[in-house]
Amino acid sequence: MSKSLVTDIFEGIKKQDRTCLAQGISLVESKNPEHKKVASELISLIIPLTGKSKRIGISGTPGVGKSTFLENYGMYLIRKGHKIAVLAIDPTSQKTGGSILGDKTRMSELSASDNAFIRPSPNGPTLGGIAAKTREAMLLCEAYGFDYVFIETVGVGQSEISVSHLVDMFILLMQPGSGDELQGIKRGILEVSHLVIVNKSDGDFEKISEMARHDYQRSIEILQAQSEWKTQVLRASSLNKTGFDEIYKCTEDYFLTFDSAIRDEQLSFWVRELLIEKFQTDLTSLNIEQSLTDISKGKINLISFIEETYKKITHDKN
Ligand SMILES: Nc1nc2c(ncn2[C@@H]2O[C@H](COP(=O)(O)OP(=O)(O)OP(=O)(O)O)[C@@H](O)[C@H]2O)c(=O)[nH]1
Ligand SMILES: [Mg+2]
Repeated sequence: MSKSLVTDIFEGIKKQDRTCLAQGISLVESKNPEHKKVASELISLIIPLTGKSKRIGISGTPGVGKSTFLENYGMYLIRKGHKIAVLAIDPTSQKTGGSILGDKTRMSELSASDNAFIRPSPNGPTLGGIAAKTREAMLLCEAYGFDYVFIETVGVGQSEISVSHLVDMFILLMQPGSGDELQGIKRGILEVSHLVIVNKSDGDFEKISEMARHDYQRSIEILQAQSEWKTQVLRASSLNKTGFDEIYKCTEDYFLTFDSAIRDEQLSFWVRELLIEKFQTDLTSLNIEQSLTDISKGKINLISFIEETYKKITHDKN
């Protein structure tokens, strides 16, 4: 049964059937062992169809305007003939519970478009887990044919760093006069950013946003002095729909000089994560309890026990 399910979803994704894409992502996100098996088969099938989209991370503190920006910039890209997918990671939504509904309403025009797909991600037990599942969801979107995949993540520090292993380009949204000044933002995030956008550059914020843009630009130049890509700081407003042409040009320029070694690193990171996951599953099912007394009494040497158990796990698989 699972064989035909995999084939059906795979064929459906190739034919751009959105229900199949959503079903595929649900399988990838599922914690059910049977679903996990089907999901791995599906991922193996779709890998040859992936690699053609621009993978972009969007981050910034809560309320900086990420979803609203994606709604407006997303529609701008669609008008240029692109197809875009948005995957939203929210490690905090388990507590608040409201963000999924919020994202759907904040991206109402995009949600209704045939050329867009929006998917809030589930909350895994760890950020690492979220990153692995998001990567697989991203690959499914690529196989479907979206040429831009955006990953929206709330600015809590650790999530950006794990998302930066998934994407080609990392965009940071900042808001002047809101505590987003440099000392408030972790340096690590600025260091991995390829484009910084001073957002909500409208109304009362307009004047200070140009000053902020200038300050951020200077700081970035110091922080990223060694980097080959010159990160720009641009201004944008979703309210006035301004700044999008410059952002589009910057993105195009970035991908012209894009170093494909980044994709190799991402693949390596992912394969390692899958290996760790596999080892962890094997470890959980391993019975070591009966040896514990002997270990504590010194009858079994700890190092030898670890070595032998490791060999047993790895050899059992061959
Ligand atoms: N003036 C102005 N307000 C904006 C702009 N973009 C977003 N907002 C407002 O800022 C608030 C937060 O916007 P969101 O798009 O939900 O922000 P977010 O970063 O996605 O928030 P989280 O997902 O909760 O982290 C909303 O009330 C928006 O209407 C903008 O360009 N200008
Ligand atoms: Mg949001």
